[in-house]
Amino acid sequence: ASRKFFVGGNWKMNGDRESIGSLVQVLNNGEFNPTETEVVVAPPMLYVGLVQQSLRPEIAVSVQTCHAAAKGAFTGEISPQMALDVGAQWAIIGHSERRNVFGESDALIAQKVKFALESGLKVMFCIGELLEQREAGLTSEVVIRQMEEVRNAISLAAWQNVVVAYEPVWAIGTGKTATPEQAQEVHHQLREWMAAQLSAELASVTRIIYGGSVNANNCRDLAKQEDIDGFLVGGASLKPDFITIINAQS
Ligand code: G2H
Repeated sequence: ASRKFFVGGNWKMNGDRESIGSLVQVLNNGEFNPTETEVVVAPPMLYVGLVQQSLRPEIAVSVQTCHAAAKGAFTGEISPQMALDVGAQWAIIGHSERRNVFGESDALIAQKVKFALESGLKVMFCIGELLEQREAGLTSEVVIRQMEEVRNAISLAAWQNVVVAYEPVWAIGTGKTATPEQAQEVHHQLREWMAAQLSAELASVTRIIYGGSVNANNCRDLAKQEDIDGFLVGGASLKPDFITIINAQS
């Protein structure tokens, strides 16, 4: 496929100035080909500006969430405008921890995706089913419903700034990865949905990345799948293993 491989590192709520400084060193010294792979890291909010200033320019910086308004009385939140102001180019929106720990609904997430895109951020939009939904055979229904909310909220043109991250919730931080075949099946269904509901062009160019316990050992087999265009990496993005994952396709 002609889609550029994409690897995101989601640091979640981890690190301090010292460990983040070391991690930036690892990233700055790591070998990869930026023309083949797009790399983005999402530090905890308080460190976004610091990381952006010390990180090599071939790696972009992301926030882990942002609110659907530019400013105002939203205690604890940050806006896409603030993210852009400190040098972030991306936002992760709809991560399962935002959905399931912080109670963000499909509708709120769609509003956040819309506002972030309109503000000029690019978006890693996360979707995925819970274990009981997979066991009940509802995986496609769940991920398609999550996609539909965003389709209804944003313009077709805006999709060019979206990367879709499929993260089965049962595989997140659990050490249980989806098998390459399980992930490929869902990625393929998502691409077919895009072809039918967006356009053939968007279906062929939009990156669909996989997340959920991706590590240096399982990344190569996953990367071989036709419809897996990269990864969103949590735990392993805090370690030198992240460099191996960035190079999973080469
Ligand atoms: C899924 C992933 C990154 P981990 O949440 O978004 O985390 O790789 O630790 O499962």
